[in-house]
Amino acid sequence: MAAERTLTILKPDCVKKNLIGEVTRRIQEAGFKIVAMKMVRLTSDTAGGFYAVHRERPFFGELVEFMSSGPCVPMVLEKENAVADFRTLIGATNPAEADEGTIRADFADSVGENIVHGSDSVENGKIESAYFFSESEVVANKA
Ligand code: YYY
Ligand code: MG
Repeated sequence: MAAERTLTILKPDCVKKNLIGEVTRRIQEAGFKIVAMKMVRLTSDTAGGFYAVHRERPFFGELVEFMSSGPCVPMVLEKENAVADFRTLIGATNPAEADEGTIRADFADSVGENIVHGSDSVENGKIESAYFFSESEVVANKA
C-alpha cells in the first residue's frame, strides 16, 4: 500500500527569509519523501480558494494578503502517518505555543506568518494536493 501523503506549502515568509533549503532539509531528514514540488505566486483568488474554509474568520483578509505577497513552494510529501507526523514536525499554529525544535518555533514570527502549511487530515491532504498539482506532476519517489 502506498504511504500516506500530505500537502505542505513553504509560505512567502519562508521564501523571503531564504529558508527554503533549511526547512526542506528538516522535512527530508524527518523521513518525508518529496513527490511533487513547484514555486508559485498565488493570486488573492487562489490564496482565498485554498483557505476557503476560513472565509468567515477575522484573519481571512490578512491571511490572503500574506499568502499572495510573494512566491511560495507547495510540495506533496509521502511517509507513513504523514499528516500527523508533519503537524508534529511544524508545531502549533502560533509559534509562541509551538514545541521547542519545531519548524514554526524556530523560524516563525507570528501566528499569521508561520513559515509552513500542513494538511490537517488525509482527506484534506488529497484535496489540497490536487489544488496545486495534476496527477502527472506527482511522481513516485522510491529513492
Ligand atoms: O493548520 P494551521 O496552519 O496550523 O492553522 P489553521 O487554524 O488552519 O489556520 C490557517 C492559517 O490561518 C494559519 O496558518 C495562519 C492563519 N491564522 C491566523 O492568521 N490567525 C489565527 N488566529 C489563526 C490562523
Ligand atoms: Mg489548517
